[in-house]
Amino acid sequence: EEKEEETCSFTVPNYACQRRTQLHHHNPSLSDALTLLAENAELNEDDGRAVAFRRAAAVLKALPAEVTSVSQLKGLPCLGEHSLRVIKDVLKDGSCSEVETTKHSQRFNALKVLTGIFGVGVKTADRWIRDGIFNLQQLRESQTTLNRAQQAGLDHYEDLNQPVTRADADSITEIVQEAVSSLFPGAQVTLTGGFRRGKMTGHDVDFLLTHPEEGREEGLMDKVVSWLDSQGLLLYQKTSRNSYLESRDGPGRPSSNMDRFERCFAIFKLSRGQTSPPAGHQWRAVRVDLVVTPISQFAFALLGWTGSKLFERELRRWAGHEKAMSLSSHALFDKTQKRYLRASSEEEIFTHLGLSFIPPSQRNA
Ligand code: DCP
Ligand code: MG
Repeated sequence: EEKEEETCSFTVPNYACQRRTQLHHHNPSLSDALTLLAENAELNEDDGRAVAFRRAAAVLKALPAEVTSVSQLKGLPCLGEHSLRVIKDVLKDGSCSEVETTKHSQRFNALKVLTGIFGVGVKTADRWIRDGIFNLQQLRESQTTLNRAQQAGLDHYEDLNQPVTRADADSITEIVQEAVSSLFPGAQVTLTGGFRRGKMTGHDVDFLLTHPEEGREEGLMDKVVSWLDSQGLLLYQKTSRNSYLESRDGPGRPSSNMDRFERCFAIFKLSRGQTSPPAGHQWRAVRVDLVVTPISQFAFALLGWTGSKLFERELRRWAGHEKAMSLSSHALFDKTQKRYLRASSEEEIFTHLGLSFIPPSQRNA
């Protein structure tokens, strides 16, 4: 048997934070198949399986060329039996039956539609499905009680499930910049999330707000949100205050991945002229997240909010398993030295962690 072309194999470091992952890569059909199974596992609250598929997809995104045979994958990390089976099927037939069956299953589609409503998580969606609600029409007709977020989510469902464009993100950046600099001279606005990684579309627009003088960021969120509201720019907003210092687990040791910054989940009303709404519409709704951080935590917040979600997860796993450190969006704690390590840039945090710096555009794991 000819084995010649199979001798070319790849090597990839174990953790996604040790490697560069560009937005565009050589194996989209393989990573898409694995990502769909990861999504399905998330929708069914099987986190272990979801992370396994996400890691496998991320390894394929990092390869320097297209995979043509599974033998090229020998020795690569994070590729379990299940993922390899999926890859084998896609390489052989162009698709995988498990992926196709999932993609067309009633439960998967219902979970996707229902969790696609802003304010609806997997637990709520699952409960509705058990009550026989599989789509928006059935939800509207069911007289189910919705909270304020879910009602806004349902009202603006179509807009919020339309990708936010780079142009939309730029318009919103301008608005937030204007609000912040007129209300709080010196305060800074930074675009984070997928757009900072160079994505051309996103599901929302994420911002970090800070002030170069520690403490001067206090009161910023309330003022900015009131101003935006007074301008008629907000269709919905919910602000939660900073709960970092008072938290049970204390600074730098959050028990969950959820950070404790002062944060505003908003739905912006973006007018024509500011963006390009669908034909015949004067405006479109866009999800925006605003987060305020003191300057002393800014580098950690920036690293934590730039993503991707898997990249973040891998950074924390690296810190914990390889360095006996605990990383959050607030701080880095060295468990051996029993002290916090300061940083005023992302580069310094990578150095503390013993990692080569990976720029935002290469964090698309
Ligand atoms: N994040 C976090 N803690 C949270 C919420 C988010 O650390 N409580 C991080 C992980 C994400 C980043 O912030 O990488 C932005 O969150 P998004 O869900 O907006 O993710 P993206 O911006 O990467 O994706 P999209 O383009 O879909 O908005
Ligand atoms: Mg985002």
